[in-house]
Amino acid sequence: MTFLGKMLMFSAIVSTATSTAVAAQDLLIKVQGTKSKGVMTQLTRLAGDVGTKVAPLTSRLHDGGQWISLKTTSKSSALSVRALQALPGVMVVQKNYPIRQLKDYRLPNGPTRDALLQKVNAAGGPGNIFAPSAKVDNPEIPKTTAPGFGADSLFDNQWGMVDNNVVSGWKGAKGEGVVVAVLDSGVDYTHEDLVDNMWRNPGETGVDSQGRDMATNGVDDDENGYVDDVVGWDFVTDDNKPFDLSVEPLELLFGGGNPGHGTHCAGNVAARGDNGKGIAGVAPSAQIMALRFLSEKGQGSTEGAVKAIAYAIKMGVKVSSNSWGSSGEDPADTVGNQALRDIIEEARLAGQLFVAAAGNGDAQGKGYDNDTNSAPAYPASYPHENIISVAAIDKTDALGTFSNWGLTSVDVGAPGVAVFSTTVENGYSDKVIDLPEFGLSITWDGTSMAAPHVSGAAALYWADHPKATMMEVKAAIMNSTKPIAAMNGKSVTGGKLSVENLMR
Ligand SMILES: [Ca+2]
Ligand SMILES: [Ca+2]
Ligand SMILES: [Ca+2]
Repeated sequence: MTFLGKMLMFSAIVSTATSTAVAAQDLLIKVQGTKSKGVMTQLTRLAGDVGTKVAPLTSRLHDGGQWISLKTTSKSSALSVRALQALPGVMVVQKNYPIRQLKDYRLPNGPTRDALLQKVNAAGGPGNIFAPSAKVDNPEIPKTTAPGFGADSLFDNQWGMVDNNVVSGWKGAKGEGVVVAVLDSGVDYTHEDLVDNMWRNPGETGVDSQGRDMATNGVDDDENGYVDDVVGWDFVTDDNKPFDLSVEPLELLFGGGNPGHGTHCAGNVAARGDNGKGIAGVAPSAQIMALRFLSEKGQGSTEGAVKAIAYAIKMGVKVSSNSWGSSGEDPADTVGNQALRDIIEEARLAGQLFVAAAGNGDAQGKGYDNDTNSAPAYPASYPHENIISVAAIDKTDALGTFSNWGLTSVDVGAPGVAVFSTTVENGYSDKVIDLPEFGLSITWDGTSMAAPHVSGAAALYWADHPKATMMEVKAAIMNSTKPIAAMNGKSVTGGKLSVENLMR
């Protein structure tokens, strides 16, 4: 198809989609220069619905960047991409493609599921079985306390830690001073085993000139564009509380998503070690920055992902942990998701290691056991050299039945089946859904669970080798894997993460 043909197809998609959900129709536009106001004014004028305008129609995704978002209005949705592209100063026009959480559990099929649904429906639906959720969203951010000391009594449940002999890697630094951004559904920053390892923005800590607590004074003290961003930011609801709102298991079954996902991921990166509580992450003294850009239903957008990655870059983060899947690279998608590719390139230039789950199935999340060399799954399959793509293996060194693989597109395997970690509200579990009364027990299985092990390993190594470059850290992880048959011919290294070898 000619380029013009592709463009026409794209404009047809945009102009006929006026009656569906709003967010996915918003456009992302790359403009020349990082300060030019002219083109934004022009776009606003073209897109403006006079009288209904409540929020800015255009906004820059991040300071110093060239991407802006154009909100959908009845006027702008009638604009063709070609017309927008023809505007002076406009370089690229693309859709604000959806981002989704990876689905890291499998519901039973056939009789079990039917019987469950019957039982639930007979009782009048999930609402009659569980009391309405009393969970509190966005609790206040607790101050750091002096962490206690003592064994992490649930550590032996973390088979991946035992398998990696992570304890042997804790002779020197344990991740001190290294910040890992967890880009996900948020993190329960009140969790007893995470609270003391949450990143604390030094620019929003202490007291201001008027003696007020900078964490809560309503002032953007470090002038990074975010007010009171103490532990990270919530790019879904645009506030300083990136809390991982959980829901009841049955709501999960009927409503989709996997809430608690970010908290589960964070625990294996850096749950506090030797504090007399719970578990320990691979880097038990590293810091977790919570960047929430996926809702409790597991949905997000490219705009949110770009903002979250840009935030991590701005704040100097060395490692980001990315257990999510993006869209926008189908052949019909013309320019593709260039906004996402651009920001991952920015991360590379900034020396940020971008650890990515290889994915459970293809780019659309359909099917398991996918060769991502022929059917790429993004962002893991992007060619940027700062990406480490992680497949999931189980206790027996077999590849997870769901896990993507790829001789050149997947780098390493890591523990990702029946993974034990922190869960929302001071919990610890290897189960997403645990309903013994329905005979239903579903474990956390996913490349989402595998990636945080590698993120933690990177933090552990980096703390011990503070002068190492991003590429040196990546090479150290890649060159220290343990060969296993399941990854042979299915990954670049042919092996699984070995923290023991890495830290030897
Ligand atoms: Ca700030
Ligand atoms: Ca403040
Ligand atoms: Ca602990």
